[in-house]
Amino acid sequence: MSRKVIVGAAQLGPIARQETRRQETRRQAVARMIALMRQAHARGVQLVVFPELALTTFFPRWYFDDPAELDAFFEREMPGPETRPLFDTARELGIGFYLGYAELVWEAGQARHFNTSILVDGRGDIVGKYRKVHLPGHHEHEPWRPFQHLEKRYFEPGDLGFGTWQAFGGTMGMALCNDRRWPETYRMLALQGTELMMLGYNTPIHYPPVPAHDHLQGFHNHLCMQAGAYQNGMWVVGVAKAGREEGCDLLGQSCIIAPTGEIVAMADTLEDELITHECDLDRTREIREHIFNFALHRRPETYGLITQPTPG
Ligand code: CDV
Repeated sequence: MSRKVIVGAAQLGPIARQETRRQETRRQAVARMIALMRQAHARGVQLVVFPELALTTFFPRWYFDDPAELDAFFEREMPGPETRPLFDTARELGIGFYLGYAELVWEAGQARHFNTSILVDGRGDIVGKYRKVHLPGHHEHEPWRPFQHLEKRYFEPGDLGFGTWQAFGGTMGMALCNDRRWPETYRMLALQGTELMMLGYNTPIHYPPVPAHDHLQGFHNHLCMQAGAYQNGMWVVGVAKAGREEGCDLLGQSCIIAPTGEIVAMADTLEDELITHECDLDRTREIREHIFNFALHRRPETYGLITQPTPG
């Protein structure tokens, strides 16, 4: 049986904030994503990967002291009225998707907020959910910054761990943005057999704490994903929200990376753009049965510190 899956990385250009017309913003974002799904279907794609927080502008760049204003960026149900067309289109076209969004759930009378992604199959059913583990940025309003990065304030760390799902003929894994910089993310997924990892991101080019690294954003983006793919023998699909969004430049460079670490497709714009590749899931074996054969070569008895709390 063929273990080839045609994957589309569906980069999005900027999404405006449009404070007074938020429903409209979501509808526009969904319409853009559906256009990319139709384009993907015409190219034979079976699985489309969208960015992190794909339904709205990247709102952690602002400080909100009004909880209602903040919560307006979150989804209380999935699908909800504005997102249902994505699921209907998946069913109509028979193609699946990965979607990043801000999730608000009520548990025991408490509102909980997560930076979440879901995997939806070609029947339009949610088959997997992931909540971002590595939240970057800061907790408090820091007016010295040209823009905020308040993920630590607005989201709880993901409580679902790194899961895998049997879908699209293989073992699928999910992660979100900053997770890609951490080798533990890939290894946790690879140890569970992930063959293809999907990851959406929003990465400002300007990094206020260390602006001397701004020119390295593109390098670091590919460096960590290519290393993660190779050292774990898995396909990695990294998808940006790109371009100048509300005055903030976001990195593009969405790409599909083979288990050898090679970039096999890459976006060349900062706009809505679809790139595709036929990913042969059996190519994971070239790495996992040889240079990174975990059963033969790992030495977990020497890795204990990795799971200890970080020394002060
Ligand atoms: N959305 C993100 O997680 N962004 C971070 C930035 C802030 C460094 C990233 O790792 O790309």
